[in-house]
Amino acid sequence: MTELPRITHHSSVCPHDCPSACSLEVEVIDGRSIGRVRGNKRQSYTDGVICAKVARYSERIHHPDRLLHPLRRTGPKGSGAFERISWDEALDEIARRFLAIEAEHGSEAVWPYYYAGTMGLVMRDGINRLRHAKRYSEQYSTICTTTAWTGFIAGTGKLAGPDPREMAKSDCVVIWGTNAVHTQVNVMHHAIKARKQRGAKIVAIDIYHNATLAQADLALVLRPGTDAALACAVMHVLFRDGHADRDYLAAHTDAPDELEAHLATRTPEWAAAITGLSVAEIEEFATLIGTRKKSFFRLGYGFARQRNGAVAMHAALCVPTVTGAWQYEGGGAFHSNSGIYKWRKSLIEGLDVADPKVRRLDQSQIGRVLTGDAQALRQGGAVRALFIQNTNPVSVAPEQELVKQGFAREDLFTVVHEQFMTETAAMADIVLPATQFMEHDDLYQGGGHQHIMWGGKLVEAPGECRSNHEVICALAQRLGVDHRGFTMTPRELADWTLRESGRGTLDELVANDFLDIQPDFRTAHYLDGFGYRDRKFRFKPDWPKVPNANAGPTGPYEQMPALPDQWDVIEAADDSHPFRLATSPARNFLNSTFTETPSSLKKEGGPTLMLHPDDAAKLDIVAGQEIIVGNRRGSVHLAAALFEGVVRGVVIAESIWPNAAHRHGRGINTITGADSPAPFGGAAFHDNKVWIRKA
Ligand SMILES: Nc1nc2c(c(=O)[nH]1)N[C@H]1C(S)=C(S)[C@@H](COP(=O)(O)OP(=O)(O)OC[C@H]3O[C@@H](n4cnc5c(=O)[nH]c(N)nc54)[C@H](O)[C@@H]3O)O[C@H]1N2
Ligand SMILES: Nc1nc2c(c(=O)[nH]1)N[C@H]1C(S)=C(S)[C@@H](COP(=O)(O)OP(=O)(O)OC[C@H]3O[C@@H](n4cnc5c(=O)[nH]c(N)nc54)[C@H](O)[C@@H]3O)O[C@H]1N2
Ligand code: SF4
Ligand SMILES: [Mo]
Repeated sequence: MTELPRITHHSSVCPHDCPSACSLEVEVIDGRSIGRVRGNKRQSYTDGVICAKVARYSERIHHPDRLLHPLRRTGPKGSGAFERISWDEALDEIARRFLAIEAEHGSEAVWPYYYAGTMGLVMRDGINRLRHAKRYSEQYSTICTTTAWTGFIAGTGKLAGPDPREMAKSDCVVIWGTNAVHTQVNVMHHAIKARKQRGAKIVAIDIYHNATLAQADLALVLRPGTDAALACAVMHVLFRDGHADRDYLAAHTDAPDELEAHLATRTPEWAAAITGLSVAEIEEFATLIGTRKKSFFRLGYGFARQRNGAVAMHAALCVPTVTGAWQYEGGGAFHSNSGIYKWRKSLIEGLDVADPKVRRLDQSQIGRVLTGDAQALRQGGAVRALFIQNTNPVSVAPEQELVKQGFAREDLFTVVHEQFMTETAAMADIVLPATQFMEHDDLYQGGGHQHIMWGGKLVEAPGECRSNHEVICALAQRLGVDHRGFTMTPRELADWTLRESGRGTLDELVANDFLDIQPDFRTAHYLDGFGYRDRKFRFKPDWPKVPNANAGPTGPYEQMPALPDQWDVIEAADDSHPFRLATSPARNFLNSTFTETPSSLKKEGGPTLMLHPDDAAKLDIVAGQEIIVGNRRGSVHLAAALFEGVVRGVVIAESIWPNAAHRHGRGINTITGADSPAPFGGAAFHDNKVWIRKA
């Protein structure tokens, strides 16, 4: 007689790099394996809803290709030839090499490199404790949030906003520059609630007719990099038609009269010529938000991945400020709540031993750094060792030709701690197998909401996988560094961090699974003032001084417009590059994660380039045909996908496929750039001028 499997239910947190940071309910079968994963109904932002790719997580955690043992390279770099070694051999070799490189070239020759493969605070950020304790080169993390956060903070002085659950209480939800259906499904869930329960309108603004626009009442498709023009024209109409809240503006903003005067020439006709929208569309949008005071602007990352992205984000943020929407429940603007947590991270990150004199290398410029670009190296010596956790730069970083050349250097010692043999791990000298989130303990926070959450270990890891924390501590010991954080368990670190940050204890958090830290209404809506000392919203930010953590101003920051305006620093199309390319997110991948799971691969099919049928006809290209898209950085082969939903002159490659999924092993980041957008850097992944031809 066969026994029925014993299924138990446990709570957890999705660790992936996603603003939703969903609270999960996980089935554990016989204490060993993962069954279904569902959204937690008790947590009111997740509200029982998660994306399909994480609902099928058993595919990823029990994947036959997981790394199970430490490996040492035996063939040439990138050949794929590795031998199995023990953990002791691996750790001893890493420590020996790091110490030798440090002795010969100084500690800054070692560069710990990481990102947000897991968003758990202990497992993600612990690498910085080792960095600081050893005075290894710092990382300036620019690949994702820099332009967007800077643009938002430029206006508010703070990275926070109204309770995102208020979307459900709004009369008009504006989803701007985020493909929420793909990237953060909960936004749609709350917006659709507002439509069902109170007849709210949903406006979505993007550069192609994506899955989110398909669900909108008003879908605005504009030319890439022209959002500030739209915002200016909308504000022009709001002032013109008496929808500006002048009392609010006088009390809460810095320069409303200057703004109004400046906008006099920013008419809908002016913006129509820039954005490609019709005057009627711009007027309709402006009237909608002018007459619905409870308008909730959900501002995404995507439209800030342009070289004028910080200016565009700030301009969009100014719109609900002109109507005074911040004053109402269901009104205002939200981008991220990362500013509300105020963690004390000195034990996790070793901030007490950080030396501000150590050089900071730009994460997005890893290709330039590894190929010896003097400016990228901050005029210092070469990077001779990399220690990588939680990221896959040999797929996701811009200027891939340089990235690949750098990783191929025989004099570079590369260690990659990973769950799978990613394209980055394949270039390593030593590969270490990593746990997945249900195999270790960690503390999480929501970016798109306001919960602190606990995700405890639910099952044993396969093979010899070790967590990031275990690996960092084991290395610290061999490298002879001393810091209290290396002697603590993840639970102890979480407990200390919670207590010191005034968020109770770990036991309390574990008992409740999550803690809702939503600030009170007046604070969240900035009714007692914005984050600047004079409490005023900035229509005229002092860009180089915007209070976002930064490495000093960069890019053409002196030329930034003083007031919201269209700023022409994007890679505009020209005669030899007639198209503008954006690398928008694929629904079934998360950056390069899930490019290993069978169901995601099946649903995505293969790398394609969406282009308008008329553009295709002009180039004599038919659907499915292999085409080449390129610019001065290189070229990429993809299959043509004809789609009426892109405007002429714009092409979209939903990403990020591995380089190896493309002919010649050159993926989409071959043609994206790593130059620094103003004012504090970033990565303009959706801002590329390209040519297209038949293969
Ligand atoms: N399925 C899936 N989910 C993800 C990810 C993924 O890759 N796939 N990535 C995760 C990560 S790391 C992040 S940071 C978030 C990001 O999530 P989002 O905030 O959604 O940002 P992006 O994914 O960069 O792009 C969103 C949209 O911006 C559009 N866009 C590009 N340029 C412009 C422009 O000039 N103007 C306007 N209005 N729109 C523009 C793109 O076409 C795209 O539809 O999503 C996370 N979630
Ligand atoms: N063309 C183009 N490129 C882009 C973007 C784009 O829109 N277009 N988006 C950019 C953005 S917004 C971002 S954030 C970056 C993200 O790029 P990455 O940070 O590289 O994100 P992922 O591709 O998801 O890779 C994360 C890796 O971490 C590993 N990992 C997960 N958990 C753990 C763990 O606990 N321990 C260890 N050791 N490893 C773990 C996963 O297996 C995975 O390989 O990509 C950027 N690149
Ligand atoms: S929506 Fe984002 S946070 Fe939620 S389960 Fe999917 S990837 Fe994870
Ligand atoms: Mo990101």
